[in-house]
Amino acid sequence: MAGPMRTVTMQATRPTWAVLVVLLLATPTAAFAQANCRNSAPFEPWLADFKKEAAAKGISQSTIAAASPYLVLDQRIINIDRGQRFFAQNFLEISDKMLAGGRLPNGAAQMKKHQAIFAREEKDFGVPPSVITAFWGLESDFGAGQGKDHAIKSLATLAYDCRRSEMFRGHLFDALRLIERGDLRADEMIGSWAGELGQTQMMPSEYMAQAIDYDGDGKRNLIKSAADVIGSSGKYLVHLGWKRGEPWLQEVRVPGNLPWKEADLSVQHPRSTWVAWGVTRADGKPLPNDNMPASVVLPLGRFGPSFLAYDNFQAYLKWNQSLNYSLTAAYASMACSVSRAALRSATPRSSSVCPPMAGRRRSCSRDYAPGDSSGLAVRASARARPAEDATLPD
Ligand SMILES: [Ca+2]
Repeated sequence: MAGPMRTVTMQATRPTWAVLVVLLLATPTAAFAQANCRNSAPFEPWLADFKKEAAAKGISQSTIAAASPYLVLDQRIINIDRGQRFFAQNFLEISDKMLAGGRLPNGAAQMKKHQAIFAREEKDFGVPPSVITAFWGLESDFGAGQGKDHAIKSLATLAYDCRRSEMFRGHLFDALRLIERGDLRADEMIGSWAGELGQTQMMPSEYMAQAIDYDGDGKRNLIKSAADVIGSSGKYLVHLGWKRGEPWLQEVRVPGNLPWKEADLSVQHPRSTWVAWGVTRADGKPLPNDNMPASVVLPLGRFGPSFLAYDNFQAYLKWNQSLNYSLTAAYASMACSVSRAALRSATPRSSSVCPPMAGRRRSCSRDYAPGDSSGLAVRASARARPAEDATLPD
């Protein structure tokens, strides 16, 4: 697969994490097999054929003309795409980088600033504000870093390139449809090098299918409109399977004699079974003894942090297939704000600082509150999970 996940300079350079999903889902084996394919035909006839097909699909000549300045080949994009290398990083390394740069306090400020829109979104779609805020912060620092490449150029290049041409051809048609529909102007479609657009870095086909106009101007502008971003994210998460009113992730404490083979994302048990096996909340208090299905996830093995992942956690994994990305996003949305020092410390402390949601519950998480973060202490792991997450330089 090809995930342009960034390495160390993430805070500064903006990771476009969502690219990882798209590329991961695009049959990694096939992608690897195609990695060294050669483009035999020149770009110009390919482009002429593409424009002909776009017209046949009902895209107007004026839209094609508006996109034309950007329908160019950029060898740099191909070089980035083919030059990707992966560096294994564990959950804490990744989450440290992802949550650096003031993303958590900035998230609290965004939730306050857009409180009315979030309230409407939660009523319409049932996705808690903190869940959307975490994605929004991780994907673009709330719009500050949406990428620097023209999406049409990137998509045209990657659609021409033999490696994953069919997938990117589909996204390129949808990028033109976004222009056709009036959502975006061709000249404003600046995004990631892989063609992701907007403050939540959606690929054009997901944008075309899922985005909604939430500020009432008739356009779905995920580049400029915070309201459109919030409403569209809620709708998209419901599309990914989000269930209203249900938890997503909860930090827990597991006993030393847990049946370890059960601790896997692919294994679900009713919460009462985990309770019977001695799993408690991170603060040692009892979990609800009920039928809610959940998996125990140990991203660093049995001596690292422990989580109960609920059905809603699957929506995170659909947003980005990387387990470490998903755990970090889910943890951030659960904790609202957490001292990073607490993640590194074995000393129990109250690290959860929920953003003020005037007139609303002070606790941002209900019975699945994160409690203290002592369970996130880093310790040597006897059962470290192989790091399947990787990062990549911009
Ligand atoms: Ca709008």
